[in-house]
Amino acid sequence: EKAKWPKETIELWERLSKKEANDVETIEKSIVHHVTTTLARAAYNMDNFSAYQAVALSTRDRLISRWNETQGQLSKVDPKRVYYLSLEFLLGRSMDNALLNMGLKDKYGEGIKRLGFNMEDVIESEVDAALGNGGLGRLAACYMDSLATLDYPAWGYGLRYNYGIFQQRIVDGYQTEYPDYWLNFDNPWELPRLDISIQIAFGGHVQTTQDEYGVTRHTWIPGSSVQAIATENCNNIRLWRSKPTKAFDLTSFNEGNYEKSVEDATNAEKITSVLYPNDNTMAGKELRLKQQYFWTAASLHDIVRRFKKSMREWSDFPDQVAIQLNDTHPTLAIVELQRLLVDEELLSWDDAWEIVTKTFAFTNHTVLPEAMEKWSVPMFEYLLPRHLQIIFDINLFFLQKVEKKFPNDRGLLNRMSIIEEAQPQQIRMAHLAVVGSHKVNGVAALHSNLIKTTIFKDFVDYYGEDKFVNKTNGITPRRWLHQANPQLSALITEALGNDKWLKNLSLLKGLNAKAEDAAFRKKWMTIKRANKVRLAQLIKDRCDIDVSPDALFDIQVKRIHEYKRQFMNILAVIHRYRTIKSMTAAQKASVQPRVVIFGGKAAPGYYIAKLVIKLINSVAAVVNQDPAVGDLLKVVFVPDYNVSVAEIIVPASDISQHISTAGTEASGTSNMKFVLNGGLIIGTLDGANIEILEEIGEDNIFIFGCMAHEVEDLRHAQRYRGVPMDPALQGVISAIERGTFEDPKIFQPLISTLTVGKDFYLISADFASYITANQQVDAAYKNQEEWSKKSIRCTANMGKFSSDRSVKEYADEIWNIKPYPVEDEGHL
Ligand code: 475
Repeated sequence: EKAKWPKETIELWERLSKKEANDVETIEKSIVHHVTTTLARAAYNMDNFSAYQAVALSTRDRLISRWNETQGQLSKVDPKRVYYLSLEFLLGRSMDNALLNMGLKDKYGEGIKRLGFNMEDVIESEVDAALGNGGLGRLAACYMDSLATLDYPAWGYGLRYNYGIFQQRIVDGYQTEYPDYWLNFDNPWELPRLDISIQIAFGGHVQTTQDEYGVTRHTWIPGSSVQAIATENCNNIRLWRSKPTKAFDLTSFNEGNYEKSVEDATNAEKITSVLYPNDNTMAGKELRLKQQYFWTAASLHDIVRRFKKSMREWSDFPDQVAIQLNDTHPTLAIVELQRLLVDEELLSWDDAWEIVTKTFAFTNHTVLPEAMEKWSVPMFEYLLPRHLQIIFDINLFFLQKVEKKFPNDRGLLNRMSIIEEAQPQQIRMAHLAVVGSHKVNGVAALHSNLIKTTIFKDFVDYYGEDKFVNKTNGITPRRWLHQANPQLSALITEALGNDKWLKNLSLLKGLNAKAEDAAFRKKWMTIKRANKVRLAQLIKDRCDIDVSPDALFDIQVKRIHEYKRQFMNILAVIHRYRTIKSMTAAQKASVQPRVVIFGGKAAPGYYIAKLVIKLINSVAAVVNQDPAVGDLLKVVFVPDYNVSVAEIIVPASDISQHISTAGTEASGTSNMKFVLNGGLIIGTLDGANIEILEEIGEDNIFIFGCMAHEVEDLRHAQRYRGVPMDPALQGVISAIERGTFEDPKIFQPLISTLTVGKDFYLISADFASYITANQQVDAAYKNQEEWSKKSIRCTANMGKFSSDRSVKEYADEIWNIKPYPVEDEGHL
């Protein structure tokens, strides 16, 4: 239509849509403009929060301009796109990151200062977008950052929960959960797209008919529907929220059943109400299945709509569309696409299935059996009757091919079936995801190999090795170094002569030479100390505990889980405490002072994990006020660990703990964040720790414990040969049982998990080597010059773990997509 406009009209648009200038005065004007108009406030009654809102709105204006330009240019090229389907995006705050990415943080800082505010306080006013549990959700956020930075045509699809991960408070040492109603105020980082609204159906039945050619056709006649409304976020993430299809169901209303019609409306809105707070476990709730279908159906509809605009053949679909499944949560998208193609677009089953399997790829994030998604067939049938038929057909055709390749092996068919023959039958979502995808990947080298020999072994035998690949996780250096550790970022840029390392992290290698430079080492360690001071202040504010920034800061922050072994850490702390108590004053003089810091949430229904939190707090209460210990040992549990707390904690570690039982932590990503910030790690040979060791060298990491291939034998030996408990551990357990830390009855269920024959996570087997490794840490830390060299070498050799590298590998080897750099045309 634009082509029909008179020249003057086009010129007027062009002139008026010139981008705003980036000088401080213009920035101030735009802030004040938003205060007085959008927020309708006067300067004199403004607080930090409204200053934040105004700065955010002004920042958003600029982001939207750039974003529009990108989308406009992209839609002309119409390249192949990737769609990243994730039930979780753990974004944290946006403003600081947006300002840094646009290179405008200093100018905004200056502007806001002249207007009477302090940038740090304004930044602190933003609430976290916490739509995720832990590693999987934060990985999705890092990948979106890298996809945008590298100019890949990509969209993320997820759910806009009203309640993110719960807020954690500690009451009497116990975790208590509070709702995270993060949308209390308008969220400036999202744009409602009320024009994008999709009907999502549930329930009902399937009608089977013969068409004019005698072909059997299936039509799903749904029993109810809800609406999906899109919100867009400046990071190319589209989040769906549910709304009732009609405000009032007319039938119920006319029957005089007003209450029922309102109830139905409430039920529709429930779908996107809350994020399920489980990490590495499966809840099996009906509402969760509803969430999964609602989200995958809405996303696919959107993807198909965009594809149809280009008027291509269906067979071109996989050349235009790649869909990445972040764990099995979006696996229903496979079934939904098959249904659309067969039932609605009338393609043949085989043609449709070829398109489907070329489109999807699947990432597995865990091998823990309790995390494997399974849905009961009766429940599934009630919600999605047509999808169930399609799953049974997919399974039938698949098992027929398996039978052909490996005849007469019923055990094999049972093991590989998408349907588990239990009472009632269960749908194994991981099997469905493997069968419906062209590539399956794990998230670190060890993990990708493990899944090939354990949960997907039969599938490797059937499909061959090529379908199963590794994509080692990564983290974005923009947030996890540049934003979280501005002083270190500045020092690195100074040392390397430019900031190109931010988009090419391997350039950090240039810091290796600097490890030999004493003056540089001093600057490096001064920054580490400043970051420790910043964390000490947070600990004072949140826990009212005084810690010395000169002590060794030892940190373990992550979701609380038995496999991650926070329990082993606190048991070793008790051992340390007992050792110090038994010392003479002369002996104490040579003890390395340590502050042991914990943080992390336990799933609300995970009783043992919650007891671990209680034990940590009980130990802290005794240790921290024991005059015989003083500053030699402090124990801290930082409440409500989240992304913005992590941004303070990560730069402040001397050592951090990544101590999962070998073979259980698929990758880990906080290990990468700590090392990138010059923190050393103590860890097991698990997940990405192994690759970190390969990159930074064995002199710069403290490794202990058994290896993944030894785990089964150790468990067996413990169960059947009565291996006695480690004596040091025995001493620690006795101390707890004697009531050294509150009423020992409280901790009995926790201690029971260690009783010989039951210690599934092998705490006893690894305990002695863990204590030794911790002693090596103390000894190494005494030599600060050598330690600072290690610290610098850690950062210098972490280039591999940029999420830019991960995303490039996915793009080249799985998605087959290319970047499209967008030219700055200087227009809105
Ligand atoms: C791994 N979450 C980390 C990280 O790859 C890894 C599973 C089922 C239901 C709900 N949540 C989940 C996970 O499995 C998960 O977060 N896995 C984590 O993914 C990114 O670094 O080792 O535990």
